[in-house]
Amino acid sequence: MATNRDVLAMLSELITLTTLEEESPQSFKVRAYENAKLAIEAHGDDVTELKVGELTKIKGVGKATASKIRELVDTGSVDKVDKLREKYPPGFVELTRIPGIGPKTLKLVRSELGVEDVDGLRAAIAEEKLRTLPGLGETSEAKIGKAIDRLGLSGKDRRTPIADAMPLAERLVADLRDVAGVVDVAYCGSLRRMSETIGDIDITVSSKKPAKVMAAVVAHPEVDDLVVNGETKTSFLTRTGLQVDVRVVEPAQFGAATLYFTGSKAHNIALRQRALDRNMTLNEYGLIDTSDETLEGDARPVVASKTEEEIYSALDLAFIAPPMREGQGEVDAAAGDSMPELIQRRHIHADLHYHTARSGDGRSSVEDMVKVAEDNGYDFLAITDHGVDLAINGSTAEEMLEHRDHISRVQKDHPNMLLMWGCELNIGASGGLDYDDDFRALFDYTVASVHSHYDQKPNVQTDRLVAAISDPTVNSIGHLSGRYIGRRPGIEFDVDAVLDALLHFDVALEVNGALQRLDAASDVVRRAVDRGVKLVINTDSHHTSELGRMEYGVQTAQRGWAPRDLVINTWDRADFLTWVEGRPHRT
Ligand code: DGT
Ligand code: CA
Ligand code: CA
Ligand code: ZN
Repeated sequence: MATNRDVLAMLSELITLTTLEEESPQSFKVRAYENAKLAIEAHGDDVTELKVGELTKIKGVGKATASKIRELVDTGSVDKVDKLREKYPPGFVELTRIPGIGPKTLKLVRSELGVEDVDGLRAAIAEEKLRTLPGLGETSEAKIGKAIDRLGLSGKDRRTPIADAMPLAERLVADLRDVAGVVDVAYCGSLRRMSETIGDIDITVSSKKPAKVMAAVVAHPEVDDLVVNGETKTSFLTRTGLQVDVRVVEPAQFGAATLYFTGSKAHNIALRQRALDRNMTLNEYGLIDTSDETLEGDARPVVASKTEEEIYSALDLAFIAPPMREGQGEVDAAAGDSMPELIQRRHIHADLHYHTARSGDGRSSVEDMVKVAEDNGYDFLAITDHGVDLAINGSTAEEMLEHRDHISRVQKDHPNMLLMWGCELNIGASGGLDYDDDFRALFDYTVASVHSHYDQKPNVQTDRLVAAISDPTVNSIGHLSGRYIGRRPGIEFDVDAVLDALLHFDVALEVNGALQRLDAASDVVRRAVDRGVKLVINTDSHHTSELGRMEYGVQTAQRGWAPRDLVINTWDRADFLTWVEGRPHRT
């Protein structure tokens, strides 16, 4: 049975494939599918029950798209998608991830050079053939080659960006929860640890009826090819070649199994050593007492196995959040009293990087964005639409002043919330910011971020960031590197120098929860935490459907060992305002 999630996945695929077919992301058809996707996201309610005529009543959904949605719901597949899939197999589609090579060039590369996938493109570059195509030269050939290397797109060690793996894992978990006899389901492995890229997806299911679970997995629409088809384990490949391992365990052993399959390997080894030191063994079935050597196998007492919490506790450890389980000293920290109060989702009650339709790329009204924020439990909000320098997405000073009035009007309807009129300033090539100094100083709060000039030398980028950080109108730095994981490497800079500047000027470092970004990266967060740099975890939402990113941001901060008290959007509103007003430009 298709769900909204399936419909959106189908439209996403249609957008990618049609971009290739029409040789442009701006083509009429691509725009139509994009609009339909946004409309269905915004619609929120189940669309799978709707007839074509009812679907087209949703603003943004045209007749052609509506029929495709019906076709998916009624037959489980869409003819047009199947045809395009045949023409553009996954290996070819993967080429679209390489920056600097658009659909027109891809078509040429295919017809002129016979390139069908990333390895083929790499070979063409090695043979210096790419430079012979119209519109390309030696420089772009070298750039594309470098991008392939940096993205790790080639060879058997290729990994999938978390933004591609997570929606699939969440969908599988949701579908498996609905299978009869299933008690619990969790994705484990590197995904649960919030690694930026994923080798394969590991899912653990708790049920006394493994055959039912395995049958449901084998029949799942995401299965393209079965690799293992056992009684308690099924492994399959999706169309894009991503492997998924699903294991079924006894409900009484679910904790031990999720602990084991979450890893990391280094974390498991440290835990097992601690068990051995206490005359116990730890494996995927449980923590077992081995002190009585006359007992063997199942006769030995199980100390804990049902939940991870019980196992950590039986090892005299505080619970260790999955993102911290990397074998980087977390077991020692959990054994002593040195563990800080780790940041949790429930501590967050504000979002401080938040867009509305005032931004060219914002898709929901101020009213709607504020309403979902309040529904989400927030009590303050910085509305940070783009500054004027971000070309089509930015707003002039005049527009920003009108926007301020608009926000004040909306404020009246939300007496329990504080709405701040903010701005996402654009950090120019050498660190310059939007508007003039006096105008910038009017904003209640600002986040400054990099949106261009990714290829400058590291020393230039460092100076650029430090210039922005030292500006008295800047309260925080957004998505520090500007990377898109697996697609665009971020800017390179001297991390220590930038963190020192953040500390010195008392500017907060953002942990951006968008899965494509997760920026600052967790290793940078950990270095910031060691220094005492303040943090802010944001969704950077451009639509009412994006608030769930906060959870990913929190988990990334946990991966960087962030304590609650360094994260400014956990603070009381009064403490937060005191900090903001303490900036030099407010005096
Ligand atoms: P990935 O898939 O490469 O992104 O990384 P993981 O961490 O998900 O690794 P994976 O899928 O090979 O295995 C999942 C977890 O299972 C891993 O984090 C720890 C556990 N595990 C797998 N193989 C071993 C092993 O040989 N020894 C131990 N101690 N644990 C293992
Ligand atoms: Ca894995
Ligand atoms: Ca695995
Ligand atoms: Zn933004």
